[in-house]
Amino acid sequence: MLVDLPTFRPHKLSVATMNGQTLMLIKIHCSDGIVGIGEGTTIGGLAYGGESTESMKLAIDTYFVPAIVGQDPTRVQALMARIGKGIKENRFAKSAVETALLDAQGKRVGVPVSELLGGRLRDRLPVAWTLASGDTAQDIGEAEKMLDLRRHKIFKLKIGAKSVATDIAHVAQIKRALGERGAVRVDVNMAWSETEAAYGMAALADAGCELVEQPVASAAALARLVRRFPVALMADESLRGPETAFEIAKGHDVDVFAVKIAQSGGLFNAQRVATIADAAGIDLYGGTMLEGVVGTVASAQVFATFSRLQWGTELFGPLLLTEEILVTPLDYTDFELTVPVGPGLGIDLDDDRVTFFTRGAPRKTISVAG
Ligand code: MUC
Ligand code: MG
Repeated sequence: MLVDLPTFRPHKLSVATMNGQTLMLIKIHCSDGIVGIGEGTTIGGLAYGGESTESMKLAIDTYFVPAIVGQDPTRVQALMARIGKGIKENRFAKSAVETALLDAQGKRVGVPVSELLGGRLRDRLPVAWTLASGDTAQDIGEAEKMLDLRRHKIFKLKIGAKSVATDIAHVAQIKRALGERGAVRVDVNMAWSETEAAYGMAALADAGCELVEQPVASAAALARLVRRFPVALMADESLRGPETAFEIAKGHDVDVFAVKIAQSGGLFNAQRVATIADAAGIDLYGGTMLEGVVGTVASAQVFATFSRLQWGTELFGPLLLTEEILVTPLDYTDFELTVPVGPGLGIDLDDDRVTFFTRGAPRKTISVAG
């Protein structure tokens, strides 16, 4: 299903402006009656990477389904290996399918997905909020509201669409307004040249920014920038699974990895990326592709198993959407998200609401948040 949901305000990144989010949701129906759910989501159609929600659906309908039908769903790793043999790349679609298989298996054996992945070390995860309205005063107001609600005290600012000088002034103004009450980080989404990044990182450090995410596109340029400035450097787009993680970790080319289940190609691979980081002494951060509830909880189940999670997570995707599609909403309180404890992902979709927002599905009346 392609499920189109509105966002409560436009979300502006250097690569795209999002006025809504499309979730590619899947259900795997097993012959023992168990149904597993999974999600693949991305940002700005094809603006972020090589897979769109539409291409994920096409790949799943055309290639994944024949590889899955008739196979044993209780052997999740074996089934994913079979899929991997016949289907190259398509990391986001693989993550969605693996999520659904693990949800089904967790429901089958009565444990949360985190326990299928070796066992959780924590039940609550710190959650950052992204300020990306495109307007400094509006961003400050939004941050103040999040602090008042005790929902977020770590703020990631999306920059890179404007000039470096304008962006630095924007970051400095927000950090000045928040002071010690809020941590400020930035995500440039690869928009800077290496020269801009060298100037920008020095200025961001002066402004009180604590972390710079993927300022440049190339991993080689990240390696030349790391530890030259008193601000941590994080890889995001450069991480595309365990192999790229290993290449970056070999030279300790960044300080932090933003681990994402979709970018990694699934939940098991996200754990492998984290293990590589750990072994190299690289810090960990739980990233998001701005997934809705299903992908967010799948990510949370994985991040709960990481031995270290020094920079917390940014699992705020569902909070950007105006519509609830769960029977019981997720618990975001005291700056953290509670990792569900029920079997599988531990969540129940409100199927009527999902159908209402599904592209091309006949609509019947439901109550929509106003
Ligand atoms: C990214 O590039 O990290 C995460 C938060 C957000 O606003 O966008 C994403 C993707
Ligand atoms: Mg990023």
